[in-house]
Amino acid sequence: MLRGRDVRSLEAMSTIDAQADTLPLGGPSLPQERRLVTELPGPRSAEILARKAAAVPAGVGHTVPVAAVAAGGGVVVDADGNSLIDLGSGIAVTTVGSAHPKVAAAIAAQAAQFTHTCFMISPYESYVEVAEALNRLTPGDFAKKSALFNSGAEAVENAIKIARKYTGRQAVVAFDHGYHGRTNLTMALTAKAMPYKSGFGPFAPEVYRAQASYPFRDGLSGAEAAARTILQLEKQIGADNLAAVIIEPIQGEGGFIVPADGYLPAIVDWCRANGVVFIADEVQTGFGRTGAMFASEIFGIVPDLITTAKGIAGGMPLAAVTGRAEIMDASHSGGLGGTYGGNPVACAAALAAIDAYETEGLLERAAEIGALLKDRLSAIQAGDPRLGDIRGHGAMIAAEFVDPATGAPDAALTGAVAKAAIAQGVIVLTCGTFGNVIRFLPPLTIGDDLLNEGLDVIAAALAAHPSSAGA
Ligand code: PLZ
Repeated sequence: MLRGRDVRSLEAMSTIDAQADTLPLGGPSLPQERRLVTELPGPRSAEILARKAAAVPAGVGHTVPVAAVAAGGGVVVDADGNSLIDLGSGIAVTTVGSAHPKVAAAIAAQAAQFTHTCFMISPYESYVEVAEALNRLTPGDFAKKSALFNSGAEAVENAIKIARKYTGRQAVVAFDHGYHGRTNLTMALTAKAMPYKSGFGPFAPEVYRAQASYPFRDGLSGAEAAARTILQLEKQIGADNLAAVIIEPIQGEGGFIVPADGYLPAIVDWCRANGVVFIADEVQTGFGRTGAMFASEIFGIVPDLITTAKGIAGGMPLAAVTGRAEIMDASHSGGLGGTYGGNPVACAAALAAIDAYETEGLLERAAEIGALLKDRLSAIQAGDPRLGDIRGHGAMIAAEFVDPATGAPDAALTGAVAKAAIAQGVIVLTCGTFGNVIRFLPPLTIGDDLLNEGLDVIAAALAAHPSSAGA
């Protein structure tokens, strides 16, 4: 006999089934168009967002006021049937596109076989295959090993654990404008207080901050910026105390900051000469995002350890630490792991996504997207000096907005343009220590038409917005 609770859950299931019949399927077959049938949010999204406000804490914010029901190619479709141009990929995650057919099929097949055994209890082949793929694809012509985790922050935490164990040292250096996550150690590594750290301390000890390279703002060459960093490392921490230096090859949340030429190689050389583990946090830059498989390749560096997540598994939660076998093997048996790390469904998704990166011309597509974005933004900049800097690689491009008279960051303008674009059905994200950067992170499956239309909307929003300088 069914109890009340079971009856309710059956009813809930049939509602889901009924809804599933009417909801669009995601993936590349979704109509690739911007289509607004309501103001945003429409009534159905508004209802879901009201329930969100009641059921989910305010600390968990959202940027786009819609409830998503499908996504693919270059669009996100909401519960009211609005179709939005996706220039964010859920923060650089759906790089192969949302609901990529190979990824969706691999997930379904694996889910029907087994969903979990715990790799630390009964290992399985797909985890090993993902590790082999990472060892093969990451820069460095030496023996490598990989361990899998659930999130970028967890990968970063583990990279630090491994570096400390290997070196027997404790200090870790992260950088101004750096972002590494929201767990306790990664909050300590992250530079920006609001919204990531404020009120959430105390933070993990033995984390130090140095200045990196931000050519648009510091005007230093790579060699000059590296000399400044190295002086800080030697004088404020001391190489003998330093286990690891962790840096994003292109700083993501901090403003898509591309370091000056020669900066990263000089830091890697110094680390190598001083027995310090150099960790490249490629959580945001990895997996084709920049037009290279890993951004480290663009700068000609070979990190000791690389952290990855986001684009690795087509939207499934998976992360990794990959690096020199002798460093990765420093931990005692049982020292690394976690219940879900390298979950088989996530691994199946990763293998499908990696296949897509390698066989579907996506890296080349990232480079084309970058060229298109830079061309269009340069044309806008020619007529509007508030667009102070355009930078980035591949499908990771930034537009930094300033007061043209002083170069001061213009966060108000940036926020207003992003908000106006979103209201018109273009998902754009901002970033930057000063909140004055619009970042472009489209899925690599987006077409030129949608990219151009998205930029038209942003250009119009910018033109319509009076200068906030001096306001
Ligand atoms: N390292 C370089 O970019 C995540 C943060 C979104 P998780 N960036 C998006 C937000 O506001 O929470 C990120 C990153 C770099 C680490 C992380 C952390 O990855 O998967 O969010 O834990």
